[in-house]
Amino acid sequence: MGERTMEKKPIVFSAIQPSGTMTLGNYLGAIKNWVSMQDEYFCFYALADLHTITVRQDPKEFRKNILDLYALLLACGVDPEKSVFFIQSHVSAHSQLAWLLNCYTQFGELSRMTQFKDKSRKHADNINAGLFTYPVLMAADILLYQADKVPVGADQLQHLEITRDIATRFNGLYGNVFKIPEGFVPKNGARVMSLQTPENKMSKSDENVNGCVYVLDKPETIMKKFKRAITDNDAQVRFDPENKPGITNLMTIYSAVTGLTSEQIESDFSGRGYGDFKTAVGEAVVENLRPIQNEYERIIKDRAFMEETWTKAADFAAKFSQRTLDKAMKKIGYIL
Ligand code: ATP
Ligand code: LTN
Repeated sequence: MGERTMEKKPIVFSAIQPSGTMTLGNYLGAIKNWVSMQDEYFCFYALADLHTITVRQDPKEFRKNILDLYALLLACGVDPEKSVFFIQSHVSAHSQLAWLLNCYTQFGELSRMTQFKDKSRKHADNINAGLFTYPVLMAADILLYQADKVPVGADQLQHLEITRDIATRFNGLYGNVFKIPEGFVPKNGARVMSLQTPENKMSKSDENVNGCVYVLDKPETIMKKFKRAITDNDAQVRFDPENKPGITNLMTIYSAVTGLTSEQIESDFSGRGYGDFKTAVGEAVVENLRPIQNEYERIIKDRAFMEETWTKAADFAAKFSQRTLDKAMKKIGYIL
């Protein structure tokens, strides 16, 4: 982070959970876009490590996931000279505002969240209160920074809606405390599906590792996963999400890493088998990820640099967010 002048750029907030190893879906769907927004916007990017414990984590693995993801995002091009790239748990205002906002959020509206329903089904043995109030913590993240825009995947739009509802309700009671943020799904953000079950999105926490390409996978592993990707019997490389979800997904990935359109891909591979196409997709992904993997290897060994970077970012984020927290507390009636 250099000398920070706010320059009146619109503010962006986004976050990603260290809930596993970063996937190609996270990279193509979200992180590439984070990187490209850094000049036009004043960006706050966080590792949402408080959100992550809504699902039980092994402490050692959790710690490693946090460190790896921090290094990997830097390697992807999240630039601490341009953006405030911090770790959520380092800034206590997130937990504090989340508590306050819990009291301005209705049980009924949280019950409607589809992610809560999905995750309760998936983790039926641990439907904890944090899983239920997860969107409130997310609202706190966003509202603390008076964010104008929040880039998210389509799966998070419902959480953005509830954030806006909570903020509007709070402002209605106390006046203008929070900026009402706009969520948006980046147009160029590819939605990447599992290579094994292309009806489901590729997800870090998926147990089927063959369905999921990790950004740090070795080239041989990446090639193997693409060669095993589920397709269909029709032997035509054609974009058709409904009838050909597997091939369509591979086309989406190929298009995201090469910049080719679906039409160009269809014509380049017309009359050629799926084998050729899968190899081409795998190779393009390997080449795309190679510089990121090299950069990651360098950064993860430089713990001093990582610590200095996240400390500076947390200091800035803490100062910035405190203003919003203080304002909200005063309005409620707390004595500061
Ligand atoms: P989890 O499995 O823990 O839910 P996840 O892999 O789904 O994790 P998140 O941490 O929830 O990922 O999401 C980080 C960002 O990546 C979000 O903006 C999300 O919308 C985006 N994202 C996640 N998976 C994909 C995907 N398959 N395609 C495109 N974008 C994705
Ligand atoms: N819930 C999000 C991660 C997240 C987030 C946020 C995204 C936590 N806080 C604030 C945008 C803004 C997810 O799982 N993708």
